[in-house]
Amino acid sequence: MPQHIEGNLLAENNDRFAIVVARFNDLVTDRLLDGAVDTLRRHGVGDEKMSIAHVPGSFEIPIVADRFAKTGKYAAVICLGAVIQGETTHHEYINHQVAAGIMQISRETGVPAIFGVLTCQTTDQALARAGGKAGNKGAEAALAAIETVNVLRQIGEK
Ligand code: DLZ
Repeated sequence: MPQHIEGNLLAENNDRFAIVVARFNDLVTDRLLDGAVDTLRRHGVGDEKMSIAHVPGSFEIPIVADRFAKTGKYAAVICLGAVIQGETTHHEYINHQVAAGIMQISRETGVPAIFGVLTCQTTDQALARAGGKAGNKGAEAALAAIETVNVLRQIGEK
């Protein structure tokens, strides 16, 4: 029988979680943050186990998330932002750099850095994904963080 490793969605007592949230498009990102914090609480993470850093825009997320990861104090870092397409191609540069930067943190530190950054064409699309009819990306990112931490823990215990 193959061995399946699956992470449950309950945070362990000592797991601390860092959140980095962009202020740009805060109508959206405030809701992502609410979704993430609420989900962490519901899955066993006390407020004293959460650290939240606010950054100007999504472009600044990776540098701060990297700093959190390198402290060695956090089980995972949850990155939240909303990049909304404007009249220029600015968003493309931000999207690619932020996604690559967040992935690089996981690879370099071994601490999961979770991509909770919305990349939408309109504010309405983003709001739909920030607690509207298409769910809440912040809440999804929090669940992904807990599950990934638990998968990694299980692999470490084998
Ligand atoms: C400048 C900018 C623009 C045009 N659009 C967004 C966006 O849709 N979402 C976002 O999170 N940030 C945006 N920013 C700000 C950049 O992320 C960054 O904060 C600035 O370019 C300063 O480095």
